[in-house]
Amino acid sequence: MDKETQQTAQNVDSLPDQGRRRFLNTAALVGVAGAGISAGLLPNAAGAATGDKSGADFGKVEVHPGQLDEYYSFSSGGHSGDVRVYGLPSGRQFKSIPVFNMDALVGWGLTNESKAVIGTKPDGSLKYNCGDTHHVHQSYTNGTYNGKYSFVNDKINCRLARIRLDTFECDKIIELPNVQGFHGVFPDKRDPVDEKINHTTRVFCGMEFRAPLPNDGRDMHDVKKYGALFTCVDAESMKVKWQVRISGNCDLVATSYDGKLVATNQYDTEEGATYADMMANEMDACCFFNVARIEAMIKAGKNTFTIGDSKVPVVDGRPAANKDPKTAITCYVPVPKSPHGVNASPDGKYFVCSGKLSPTATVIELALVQKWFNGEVKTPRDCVVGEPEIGLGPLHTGFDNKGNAYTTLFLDSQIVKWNVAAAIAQFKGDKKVKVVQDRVDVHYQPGHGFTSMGETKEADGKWFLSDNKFSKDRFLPHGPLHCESAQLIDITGDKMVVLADHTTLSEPHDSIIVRRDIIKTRQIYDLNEFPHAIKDAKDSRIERKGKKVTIHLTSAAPAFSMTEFKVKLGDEVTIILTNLDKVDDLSHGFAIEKYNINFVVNPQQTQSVTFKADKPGVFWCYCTNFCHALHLEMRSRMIVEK
Ligand code: K7E
Ligand code: CUA
Repeated sequence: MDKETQQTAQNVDSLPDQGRRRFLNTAALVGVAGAGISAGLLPNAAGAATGDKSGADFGKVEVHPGQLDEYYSFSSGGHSGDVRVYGLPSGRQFKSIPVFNMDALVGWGLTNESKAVIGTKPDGSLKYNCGDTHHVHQSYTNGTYNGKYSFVNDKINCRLARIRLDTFECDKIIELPNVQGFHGVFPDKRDPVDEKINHTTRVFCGMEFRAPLPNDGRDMHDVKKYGALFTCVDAESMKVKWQVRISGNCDLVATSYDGKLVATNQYDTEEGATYADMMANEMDACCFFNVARIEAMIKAGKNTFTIGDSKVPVVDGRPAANKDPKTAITCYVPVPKSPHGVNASPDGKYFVCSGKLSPTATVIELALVQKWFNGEVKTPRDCVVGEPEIGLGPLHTGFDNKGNAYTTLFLDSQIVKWNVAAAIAQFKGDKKVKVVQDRVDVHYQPGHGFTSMGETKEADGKWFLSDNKFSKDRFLPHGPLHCESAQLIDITGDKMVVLADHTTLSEPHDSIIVRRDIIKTRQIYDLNEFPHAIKDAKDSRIERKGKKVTIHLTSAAPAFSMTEFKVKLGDEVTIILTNLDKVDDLSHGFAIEKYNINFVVNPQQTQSVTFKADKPGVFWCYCTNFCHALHLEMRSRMIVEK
């Protein structure tokens, strides 16, 4: 170890307690007193047993061996491009669902089936192999989750993905036209046009980075000419329906419970290109979209246009084109300064925008926005009914079922609990009302925070999960890049209590907490869904058409249906593997030595890979998923003849 390394080396035993505690204030210390490092690891430690004075009941987060969690948490993986699934309250991770990333665990990005979902270049290689997932939401029926789909965005390559929740697999990915920095995403909670349809039919997507429209070499140096688009995608066909050109940018997206309104908060109404420019205005906005009016315009083909090569109809949502509220498709409600996040309250009445650079949260009443669109409210700002000061760096808000909001305070490293009705009373002039109900320290710098079922009308007020951007000293040192932390907070009482530190790999952005009864997964796949499946090992065969060879193969523990197959050097080889096993989780892997092939076939599933036989010799093919006592013997040989 050189001197410099020595100086910065961290060993948990050498960490002076004071050093650790510098990060923590009194409230946090109560939580760790006598508890070693992680409160969540304590065996059934009631507060009294640990000398803990908060009365924290750490037993609440325990899930004993063999017990099941009460909730799923779906969490975006950030720059790893996946979606993660955890159990709560235990914090155990079940799965990383590969979406925009390659993943050899299942062969995502390697199999022909997954490549078709991700999208390929003409040469068959992936069009993109990385992504940045930020916001993950689920499809709704009647204002609550229906367990059908999850939707997640890719900020880097501006794609929207859908995950089917019967198999926990991504089944569609589309790229949004003329978009950069695709950030906010939210499905509608019922159809905005047809009131009889009470489930998700559309997904709304925000564009954060203004860019030349189209981005074909024009307007590159004139930032003022850049523009932003708000995009609507059909949730079933996953085709882009329409776009709205707006002023400013889009950050997060939220949808109303009646389906009629969608909003995006804007931190760059200045339309700047540097952060100093973007921070100039004291007020930015939350931009509302009147979905029914937009769709009527699109249907009538009135005032629609297209951008560049895209065929998607676009309408103009900029203020100059929307001066008359009675025909306007957008309403820009001013909110202070660079707001981050917009969240819908589960009673369906309010959207809350957090100030980020203002210590406030802005409460916007949706009924008033509707009235503005009818010409019954004077100015958009009159739709604001509350604006309490809640702390420094407010970012995202979750809600319980008792009218309280819980906002993450990035700069204060706190969660603040505040009462929405009290905030509204205060805004009307009540000086005595107590808006802020409680504060609790989190560790450290929370980004998203969300409550159990909090983005549905079945918000149950049990848990708040704080996705913290820094874990600093909370876990054993593991190199300069630390894991992050998700802290589970009990919100059933008047006081919030931090009950567990869960680790998360960098960088979860947003999550949702879903009651377990909503998710109904399949146990096995259905062979009939795979056109290339063979249903009997006897049908295994090698087919040749010129230089193209197709190997039809099956697996059934502990053997593949062919112990060897021969191809010729230079062949284009396609291996189609059907797993005939019928027991759930009896999956087999298929890896080929030196050929960079590895994928998994689940019970009654068919997957395929295509590659060039460019090396002569014998290459063992083996099962990579430990499936049987004879798993090691589960092999075949690819013989590549010269
Ligand atoms: Cu949802 Cu980071 Cu993309 Cu806020 S964003 S933290
Ligand atoms: Cu099949 Cu291991």
